[in-house]
Amino acid sequence: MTTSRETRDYQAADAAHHIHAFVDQKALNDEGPRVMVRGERLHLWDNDGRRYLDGMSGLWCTNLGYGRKDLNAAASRQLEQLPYYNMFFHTTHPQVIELSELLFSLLPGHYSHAIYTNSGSEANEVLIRTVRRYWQVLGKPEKKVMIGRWNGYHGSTLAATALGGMKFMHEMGGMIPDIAHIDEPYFFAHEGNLTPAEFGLRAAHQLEAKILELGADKVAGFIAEPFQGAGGMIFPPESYWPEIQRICRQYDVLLCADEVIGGFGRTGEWFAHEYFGFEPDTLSIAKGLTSGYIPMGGLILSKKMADVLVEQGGVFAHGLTYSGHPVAAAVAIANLKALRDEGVVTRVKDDIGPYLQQCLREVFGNHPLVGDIQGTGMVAALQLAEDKATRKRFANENDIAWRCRTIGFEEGVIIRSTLGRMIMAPALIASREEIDELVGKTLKAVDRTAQEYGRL
Ligand code: PXG
Repeated sequence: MTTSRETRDYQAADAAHHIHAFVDQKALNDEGPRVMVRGERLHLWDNDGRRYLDGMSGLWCTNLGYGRKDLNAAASRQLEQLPYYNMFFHTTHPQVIELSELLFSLLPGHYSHAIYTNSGSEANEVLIRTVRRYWQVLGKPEKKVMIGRWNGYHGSTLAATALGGMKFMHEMGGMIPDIAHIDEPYFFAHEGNLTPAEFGLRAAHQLEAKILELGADKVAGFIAEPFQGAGGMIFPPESYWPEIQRICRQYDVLLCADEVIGGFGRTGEWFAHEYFGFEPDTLSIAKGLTSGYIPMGGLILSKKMADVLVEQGGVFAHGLTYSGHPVAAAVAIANLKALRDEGVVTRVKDDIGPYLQQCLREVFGNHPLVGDIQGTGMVAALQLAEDKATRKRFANENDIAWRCRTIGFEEGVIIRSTLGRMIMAPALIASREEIDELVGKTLKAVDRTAQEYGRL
């Protein structure tokens, strides 16, 4: 399908009026963005009829793929019946109630309450206020510092940017007081001789050192993605999360997992913290909650926290016009039911996830451009490297990976690059044929890149 308008016409109008995300707008205006017009399962079509295999689930969110009629029907029905009402004025509606019932039936039993938002960034904004409010109610208002990680990503609004560890974002007006950072557990970048287990412990111990430096009586919570997404799809060593959890418990610091990317089946578990085996106090969610069909996010609270806030907290002066929006909630319900009832998450764990991981290891295990392969379920990264044995990264890894990504588009596959890592996170419903296409086209892109840079 193409539209009746020429792509250049769209591009000119877009350039005239629209500031895009994370891009040099002037350069993009010169180049002209791709105009996507249709999606079906894992495939996208642009306005010129070119077809792409989407290896990124949009932005890590279309867990059920494109073109789901049940999600469409859920939204249409709700738009007819009650397109909007709010959570203020002492009211509620069946969709948000039923969404909560369903959500908490899928979550481990120690979580009990949600605060709904429209996005992941908002979930993390709400997190900061909720965590600080929790300590206030417990009579410890001075516990308000949040510790995040360098190169972590928690969103693009002001406080979410500050929680994240992207220095270039901080430099563009993106910092607030009472936020601190520790290093990320990125083993491939470790230049010393530690084993992964030793490195994981050392990275975790930075949290303890930071808590002691700031004073445990000042630290409200530690936030991290179970595996880093936007920062490069980086898995921590196995020793990391148990030690982080021990430290948080010891110093009475809330452990806050950002599940915006890891949630809703990506790893083969419903939530990524379950895969890594730790128990956070809060979960930030978005993206896969609705498979990206409509904006919705939320903050999940442990029963322990919710009891304090609900039983002792009185009024929490917080609320969004669109919290628990009925159309978003209806889509989320349809999405969660499909993920559950069609066995999508189970299949990621037992079948299609292992298939993707096995294909990547077979195809790229000895590739001259690839130094490491990480991932589980339906998320993976290829670490480009000059020398695998010594973990030597290319000095210009950013350029090489960006080039690989651009070639990927030419080959008809969408993968993402961060630093020297090629990332993929395809829809969870992928068939083996679709995985073969993803891996095959990615191999073409990586081979062509290797040739251009004299490695093949
Ligand atoms: N937390 C995490 C872990 C995220 O990945 C957010 C919060 C913010 O969510 P919203 O809905 O406000 O965007 C995200 C978003 C990328 C990329 O290129 C990743 C995200 C967003 C845009 C691009 O990897 N993650």
